[in-house]
Amino acid sequence: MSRRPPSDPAVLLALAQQNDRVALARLLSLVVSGGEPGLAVARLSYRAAVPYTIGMTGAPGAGKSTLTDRLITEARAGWPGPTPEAVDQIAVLAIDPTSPFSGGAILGDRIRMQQHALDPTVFIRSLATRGHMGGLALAVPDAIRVLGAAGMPVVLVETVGVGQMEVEVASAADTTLVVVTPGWGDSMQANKAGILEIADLFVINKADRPGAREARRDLEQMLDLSSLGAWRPPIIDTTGTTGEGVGELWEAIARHRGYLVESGLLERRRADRLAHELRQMLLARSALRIEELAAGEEFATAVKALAAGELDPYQAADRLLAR
Ligand SMILES: Nc1nc2c(ncn2[C@@H]2O[C@H](COP(=O)(O)OP(=O)(O)OP(=O)(O)O)[C@@H](O)[C@H]2O)c(=O)[nH]1
Ligand SMILES: [Mg+2]
Repeated sequence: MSRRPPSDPAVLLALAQQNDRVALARLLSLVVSGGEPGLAVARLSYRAAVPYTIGMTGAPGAGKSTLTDRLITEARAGWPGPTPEAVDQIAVLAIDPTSPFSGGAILGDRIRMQQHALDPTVFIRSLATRGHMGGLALAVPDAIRVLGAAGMPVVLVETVGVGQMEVEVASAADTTLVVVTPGWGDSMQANKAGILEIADLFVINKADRPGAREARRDLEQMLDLSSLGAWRPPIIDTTGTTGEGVGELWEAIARHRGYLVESGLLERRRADRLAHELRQMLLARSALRIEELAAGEEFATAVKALAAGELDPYQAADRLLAR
């Protein structure tokens, strides 16, 4: 930990590709904090193979980190199925949207994923996303690409389910898991439509607790009432603390991956994601331009004209945008 990594992105990437985790961590920090070095990193990594990305979201304390720890073990055994594939490494990104400084939650994650803390084939990193121009929507895909460029075939992204955040993470993942717990239905009435939209798979974690059967019934009912495509999200019971059901969960993830590949949806989803990203980038850049405009003389003049009743706000906006 005492060694200072070099700062040249290309050198860092070459090191990361040789399994240098300090270099990889440095690359991630660069890309997430935006700025010129971050852009250089992003440019270097965007042609790399895209890792298979699994998003995991759910209420605080639902057991996401505990499950992640168990899933890592399953994943390292490889993709099951008709043509099994090895997974020689795996990366985990734990996203903490609420606290910019590594607070209790992240410390907790570290502790709960300790089973793999010393495993050289597992890379675990928490991500604070302040500073990146486009926020999480751009930082997460950038981070995933860096991990791909470093040779990670699979990335697991954990985030607390809080509104827009989980939607953004889902939109960066190939397979999205929504983790609920017994009794979830009472507390999440309002968000049912939202989670239906993003879930490829439902996990009922803490299945050792009473109410798991009711939770399943609720989910099934919700799925029955919604118009689904060819894929009906399966519901998997797990107990993160013992690992029960996590093997089935990994198999279900593999089945979803197979479905996406065979149907051609994987390509389509990834293209949609790039379109989303580009839109976010354009929005972020436009916002910057508008800030510049607002600091300028013409803007001040337009405000005066507005105040004097010489222009209406629409005319003022048209005039400024015509520049
Ligand atoms: N009874 C029971 N407890 C569990 C299970 N899975 C996790 N827990 C416990 O639930 C608590 C929260 O687990 P975490 O894995 O930190 O949950 P999380 O969803 O990552 O939490 P945040 O990242 O803070 O949102 C811990 O005390 C776990 O030991 C389970 O299957 N059964
Ligand atoms: Mg967690």
